[in-house]
Amino acid sequence: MQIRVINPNTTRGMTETIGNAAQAIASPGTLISATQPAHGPVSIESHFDEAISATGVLEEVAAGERDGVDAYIIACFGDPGLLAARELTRAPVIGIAEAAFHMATLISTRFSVVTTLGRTGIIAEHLLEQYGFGHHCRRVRAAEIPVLDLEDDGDAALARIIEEGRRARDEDGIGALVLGCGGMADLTDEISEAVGLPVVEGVTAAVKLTEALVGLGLGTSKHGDLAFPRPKPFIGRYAHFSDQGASGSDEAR
Ligand code: 2AL
Repeated sequence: MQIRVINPNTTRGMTETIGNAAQAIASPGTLISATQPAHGPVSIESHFDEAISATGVLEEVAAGERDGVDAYIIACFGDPGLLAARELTRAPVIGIAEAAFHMATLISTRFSVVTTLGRTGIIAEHLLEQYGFGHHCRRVRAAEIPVLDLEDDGDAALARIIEEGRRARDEDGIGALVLGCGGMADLTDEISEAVGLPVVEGVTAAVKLTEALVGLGLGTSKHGDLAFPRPKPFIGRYAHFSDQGASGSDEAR
């Protein structure tokens, strides 16, 4: 089974961190291939960054279809391009925020999120509502670290996340902590040990969920709105998306 883990930002070091964490948790026989868009922001911290990076995610899914990939993970906590990506494939596509939220509700009744910046925390709050997890989440906390600090100033970033995690443990009345950035994929054990709570991290959670879906023979439904997009010409820089839907007719399964 090949799982393509797409880091939606364009920082190669973060793609490697994410890919290594995914491979380390994967079952024997699961191959992780980690990629990133050729174009786009080095980190995703705003609606603007998300909108640009979503196009890159879709290009990576289109490439994955040519490579015969079995499942996709979108490894940014805003889940950029998630539903559009699902339209392009019959394979499962899982975002790390939704993966982490689902997993957290299976082991606790209440969780808090520790993410990078306050403004990305607001994006996570939107997703919690959109996905129906608002009731389960006590608080979205920000360590107030820019995403790339996880790469460039890792020790200080880790210390800030642990500090905020301990506050969540003491103040929020929670059973579990969710880590809110793909760049935190390798920090789960250290944070769990330091905070003393179960810690759910989205990349690793998504690997296990995609393995489960593929093992169950379940892929993205082609009934309804996740059917392949209707083939049509795309103009200019998106000409390569022309007739994208032809790759897998509308025939549903
Ligand atoms: C993210 C993430 O996971 N990767 C990135 O570049 N921005 N979102 C976040 N909330 O930190």
